[in-house]
Amino acid sequence: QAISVAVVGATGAVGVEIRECLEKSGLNLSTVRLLASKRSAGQRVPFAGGELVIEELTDNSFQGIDYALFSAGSGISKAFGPKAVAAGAVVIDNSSAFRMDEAIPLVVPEVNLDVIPAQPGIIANPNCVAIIATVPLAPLNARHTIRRVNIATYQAASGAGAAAMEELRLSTAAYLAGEHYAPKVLKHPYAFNVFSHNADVNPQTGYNGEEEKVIEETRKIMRRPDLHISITCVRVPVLRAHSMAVTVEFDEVVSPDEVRAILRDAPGVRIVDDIEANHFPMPNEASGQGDVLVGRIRRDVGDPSGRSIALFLAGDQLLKGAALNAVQILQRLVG
Ligand code: A2P
Ligand code: 11C
Repeated sequence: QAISVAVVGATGAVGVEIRECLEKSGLNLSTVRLLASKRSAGQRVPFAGGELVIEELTDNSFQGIDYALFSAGSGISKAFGPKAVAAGAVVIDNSSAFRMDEAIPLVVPEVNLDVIPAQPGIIANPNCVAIIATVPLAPLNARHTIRRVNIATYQAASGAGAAAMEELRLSTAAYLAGEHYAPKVLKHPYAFNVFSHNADVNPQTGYNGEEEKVIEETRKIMRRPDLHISITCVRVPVLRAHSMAVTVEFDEVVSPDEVRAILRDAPGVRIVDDIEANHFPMPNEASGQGDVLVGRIRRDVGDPSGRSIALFLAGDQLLKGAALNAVQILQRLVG
């Protein structure tokens, strides 16, 4: 059936990808309403062979809309998400505003589609690291209970928005030209540098906001409130795909071959694990495609019990980590 869709934050890094995912989705779209701030209103953008005009987001933006995909930050989601629902739309929200609300489903379609109720209101799209990690972790946990996960991330500029991607380009060009570049979006020099994720650190725990989100959301998505997770989130000078080193401790001894076999059949996973060619997941190969790349599958020799496996992952933060996951939820809702 034909559906009407609104995209809130349609000019942002994720919003642009949502537009493209909608074009490629095969969904029958009667209306696509592209919403952003007043600054962008009137801009014309190509869509499905034609052109659409960006509109300013207002209280009346959701009249006649069946599904509203939000990606304009938590403040906008909190202010306008409930209004969209009141106007009759189902909201798929890419912000962190509602994710940990018990009444709100937090969905990775390959993992927990069944948590969406028959008459959904707001559905939350998880944090990009949580999505990319749970696509391979959930099928492993379904076969052998995971006791503990340790993650170190290598997060791209895209996670901090279009302005951070531009800052990476500009500061790299300035660095190569021998010019000074004063950081404007992120706190630290970005070109040829690596720094702890920009979210504030909780002085009580020593973990930053990004790390806390990944821990809580991974537990919720996997329905494992007891799962032990440790994580260090780091920003690297990559434009758009997140990578991560993951160590998984199971309840029992599991071989790397079995892990490889489980992941070979897992939806949304592509194994990239060519030892001879030294070819493993890389953000440039993850960029622009929907699967999570998984490789470096090996026994963690740091755990003499044999219960731990080490992996390296890369996934497109803007696609599976955000826009594509949201559009996949929409496709499943429409059936
Ligand atoms: P705009 O481009 O008009 O500022 P990113 O995550 O890449 O920084 O993008 C943020 C998205 O959220 C953009 O589409 C931006 O629109 C949108 N946005 C920011 N503030 C508002 C607002 N007050 N009302 C509607 N959209 C907003
Ligand atoms: C980053 N993952 O790379 C973050 C951005 O929870 O939606 C997205 C934050 C979120 O900085």
